[in-house]
Parts: sequence; C-alpha cells; structure tokens
Amino acid sequence: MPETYPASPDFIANAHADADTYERMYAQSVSDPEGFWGEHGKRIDWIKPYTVVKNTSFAPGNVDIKWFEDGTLNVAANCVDRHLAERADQVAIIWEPDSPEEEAKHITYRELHAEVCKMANIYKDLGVGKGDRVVLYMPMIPEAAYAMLACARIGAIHSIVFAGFSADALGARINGSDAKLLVTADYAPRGGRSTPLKSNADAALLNVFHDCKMLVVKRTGGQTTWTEDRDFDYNALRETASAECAAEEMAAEDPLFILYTSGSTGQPKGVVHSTGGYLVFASMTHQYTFDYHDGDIFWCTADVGWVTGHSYIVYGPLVNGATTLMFEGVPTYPDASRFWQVCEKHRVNQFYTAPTAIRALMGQGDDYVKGSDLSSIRLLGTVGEPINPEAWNWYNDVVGGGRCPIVDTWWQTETGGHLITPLPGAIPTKPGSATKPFFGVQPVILEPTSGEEIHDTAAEGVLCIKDSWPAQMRTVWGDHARFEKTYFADYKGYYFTGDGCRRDEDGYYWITGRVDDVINVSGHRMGTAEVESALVAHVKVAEAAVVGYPHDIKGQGIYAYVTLMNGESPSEELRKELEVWVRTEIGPIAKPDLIQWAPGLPKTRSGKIMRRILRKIAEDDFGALGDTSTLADPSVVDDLIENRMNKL
Ligand code: 6R9
Repeated sequence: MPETYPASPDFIANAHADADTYERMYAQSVSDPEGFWGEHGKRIDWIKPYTVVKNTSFAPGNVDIKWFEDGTLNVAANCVDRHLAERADQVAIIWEPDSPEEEAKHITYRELHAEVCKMANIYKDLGVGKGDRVVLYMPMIPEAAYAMLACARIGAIHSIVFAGFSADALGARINGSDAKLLVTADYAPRGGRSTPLKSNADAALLNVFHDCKMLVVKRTGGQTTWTEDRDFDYNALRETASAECAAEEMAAEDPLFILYTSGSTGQPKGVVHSTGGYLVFASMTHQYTFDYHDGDIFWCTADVGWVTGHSYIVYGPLVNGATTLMFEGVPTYPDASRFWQVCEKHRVNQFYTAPTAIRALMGQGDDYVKGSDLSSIRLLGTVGEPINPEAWNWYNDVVGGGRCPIVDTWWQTETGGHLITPLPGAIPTKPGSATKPFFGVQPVILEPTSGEEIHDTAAEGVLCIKDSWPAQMRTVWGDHARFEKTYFADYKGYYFTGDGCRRDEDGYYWITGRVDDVINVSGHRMGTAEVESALVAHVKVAEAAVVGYPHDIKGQGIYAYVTLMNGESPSEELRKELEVWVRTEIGPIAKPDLIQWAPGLPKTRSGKIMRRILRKIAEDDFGALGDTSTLADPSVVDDLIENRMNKL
C-alpha cells in the first residue's frame, strides 16, 4: 500500500472544502445534478438566467450535450468587466518574459478591460463578427490573452495553434475552420531562441485559398515581410482603437473555442467547447482544485496553445478575479533555477506544471531549487501525464518542502477542466494517483472487451465517464458523426476517455496511460498516425510505423520504424533529413527521438501493422512479443530485433 499524504491541519482549516464538504457536495452533485449545477452555475454572471440546467444524452446515434441552454452571457464580461467594481486596480496578469533581463509587466483588470476592448474593435474593423473563426498563433505574451478575450467579447470563436507547430500544421487548421483572421506576432522568443512566427504564418497562408487577414503583434521588432491589404499592424491600430466595446450577448451553447487535438487517426480533430458550461466548470475547478483564495498569485506554466493554458491561465483564473502569471520562457533558461526564481520574484502561491518539467529539473540537482525562497508556495499541481513516484517525492520534498499538497489533475482537451483530482483540503494524496472525481463526475471502469462495468472497488480496465459534466466538449468541429464515433461508439452509453485506469481498494483512480494509438511526449498529445503520415509524405520513404517508448524525461519518446523506397539506402544524412522533414510537416515536438531502418514491418496477412510487436521491440522487451503466428512473414521480427540490439 502506498503511503498517503493528508494536507496539514492549517491547510485544511482554511480550505474551501474539507473531507466532509467534499463528500456532501459530491453526493449531491451526482444524485441531483440539476440542483447542484443549477446552484453553482450562478457563480458566473448571466445576462438572461437559465431555467433549464442539464439536457444531455450519450445515447448511440443521438449524442447531444447542452447545459444551461436557455441562459445567455458573455465570457469576456465575466472574466473582466464584472471585476471592475471591486478590483479594477488589482493585477489580473503578471507577465514574465523569456529573458530575466527584460522587465515583467503587471496588467490590472482596468487595463485588461481597455486592451480587450481595443483588440475587439480592431477585429470588428477587420470584418470579424459573431460566429466567425479567428486563429491565434502567438507567443506567450499578454496580447495572446487579449486576443482570446476579444474573440469572446464579440462572439467570435478562437482556435489557438501552439506556436511550436509548423506552417503546414497552421495552414491546415486555418483551412479546417475557415478562419477569417489569423492573429500572430513577428517573433516568439523562447529559451533564448526566437521562432519567426510571422514568416511561418506567411508560409501557412500560401496554402489557404479563402480570404484570411493577418493581424501582427510586435514582440521583438525583428524584420518581417508585409503583404499590403492582407497584413495589419496591431500596434499601429491599437493607437486609435476605442477602449470601449459592448460585449455580445451569447447563448450558453454558442461555441467559445475550437482546439485541435490528436486522436488515434491521422487527422487532428477540432474539439469544440461551449460558452456557459465551460466557464462554470473552469471557474469551479480553478477555485476548488487549487484552493484559490482572493489575493493569491496563481501560476500555471502551460502554453495557451494547449487546453491547460485555456482553462487555467486565462478563463478559470480570470473568471475568478485571480492574478494569473503568464510565462514566456522555458524551465531551463537561462538555467534550471528559472521556475523557482520566478516563484520567488512574484511570490507565487499555487504552482501548476507538468511531470516532464519536474523530471527534467530533478535531473539538474537540488541546488537550483534551494537558491530560491519558495515560502510563498502553498500548493503544487501536475497535469498532462502520470507522474512517477520518484518525481512526485522530489516535487513534494525539495520544491514543496513537505508543506504543500500536490494535486495530480487528470483531464483532457475534451473534458475542458479537471475530472479526477484531489481537492487538497479534502483528499489525502498518494504519489502517482489522481485520486477522486471532481463534483458531478462519475468515472467508471469497464472491462475492455466486454464493455461491462466493473463494480468492485478494486478494478482495472478502461476509463469511461457515465454522465455529462458542464465543460464536456460538444462536438468535433464540422463532424458530429466523428464525435460520436470517437467517444461514444466503443462503449455504448458512456464517454470513452481513451485512457486505461486502475481503481484501488480505497476508490482512488490511477491512470495507466492511453489504450489507443495516442502517445504522450513531454505531456503533449500526439497521434502516432500523424507522425507516420508525415514520414510517408517524404519521397524516399515507402512505409513508416510509429510507437511510443519509455523516455526518462519526456515520459514517452517517439520511435519510428521506417522502410525506404526501393533503391534508397539508409544513412545518417537521411536520418537527419527525415527529422527535419517531420519538424516542417508538424513541428519540433513531433521530431522522432529514434529512427530505426526497417526493411520490413510485421504485418498480419490482411496487411495490418502489428504495433503491439513494434512497441515491445522499442521497449527492448523482446521476451514478451506474444503471439506472432498471425504474421505474414515472422522473419521480419528477427531482423527488427537484431537491428534494435545493434543500436544499444
Ligand atoms: C489536460 C491534458 C490528455 C491525456 C489524457 C491522459 C494524459 C493528462 C494526466 C494524464 C495521468 C494525469 N493525462 N493528465 N495522465 N495523470 N494527471 O493534458 O489534455 O493534452 O488532451 O491530454 O493526457 O492520457 O487522456 P490533453
């Protein structure tokens, strides 16, 4: 039995929820979801109050999810305007730049209001209106938050593309949502290097054939090329833009944003989130999971290009009137003390990051942590992948000094907010477990093949969710059938998460990783099929199979088996060429860590690649290949093993 770690009595005494409160609220949230969410939906401001709380169906062929459907509201008004009466001069956003030499910025709610309105007015002048899509391709600068909230203010739908994605990936997403406007910056400084966003954006638009304008924010002032009548200078337009802009009245079910994420098939899907349900859930999870209190400084180290940045840098904290820290840089620049120096400098109270960052920093030694005063930190959090106990213990002892509860939050782009997480004052933690469900969330463990629910407390199988929660994704952009097929077809009547899970005898949930062809590299989700299709798009590649393998820092690394075209021969040069190729097709995060030349791939007689075998070879687990008798040509396996051995 792993040890459990309760919060200190002091922490519990001041927490929003202790064990009794959690039990009571959780019980109500599942026995009477209408009553529970009807009450907690009021934590945000509605223009027209809702009368219908929940109207959801997971029924095959008729999946339909609506929360607060007859209510109207505006997300930007909730995140900004409603705080003006009481906290106009409170800092809303602390911005910490890539280089510690450059000055941090402090943006108050009053200033945030003016900036969001100006950006919204610029959008309107460029012809963007309610329901239009705006793609954001931005560095981690305050303008990224302005750009999101400006969309929300006028009812436009944003779709953020992480600045580490390539021009090709950006172009595909602009086309995918038929966006009218692309908002970007000249350059994105990160870790002392600089990504030329504007020139990537120029390249992306070469493959966009509808009318899409570009709004460019000045970050470094570096050189860019300019296309008249298509490109617009944000900083110049801002000078004359009005700082007042009425907030559009939106229906609760109007889409707030689209965010592309990887699945088990080649094409990333556009996850659609709603306005009302999403905001209520972002607000409530931010307050309870992080035990956020007025005046706290909250830091989530994610990028706004991922869902974590949406919910816990921008929407959750701002709707709660928090001070949210936005960091442009990386944990190891200028050196491995940067996170801790930023915590000390801005007196951070809650710190939320990914296991991959913790492992990387742990590898650099404790001295980098010990040089900073971390006494302001009250709570630590993790997200994105399972955390191994060694990293958990280091985080707890060295960073938290044994004083701070750790919330290991399990959730997904699709879920909008935390679904399984400790509430720090209520649930003693166990290293590596996301512990218990959040209010209103009913996890179930199904037997993978039969789909039967396992009712014993101790259970292992696939993780599904039994009923809807307010921030559940509503559809796949432009393809509701794909939404149903991906999440509701394998296990009828449930939302299928794609994760494997174990529940222990105390009812604690332990996520065991994806059960589909999705891998998790440094906390970034990637479909193996995406990387494969990038590889086979290269003229010298005949076939490719990609699997994950255990990686000390990244959690999983990308292992690519590549079969070359007849007449091509493997070389170091070609290996480099393929690495660069994948970077260009998808982005640096998709670059294979290992490429193995494979004269043949293990296939069934019907031509299906047997990934199970490739995974085992990549893991150096040759003894456990399982049944290879269905292979068309079993000898390819011996070749692959021999080659893998040669590499070690
Ligand atoms: C928020 C986010 C979702 C996938 C998810 C799971 C993995 C996320 C986790 C975790 C174990 C945690 N995951 N949090 N696994 N413990 N605390 O990361 O969204 O990028 O969509 O990834 O990440 O496998 O299914 P997203």
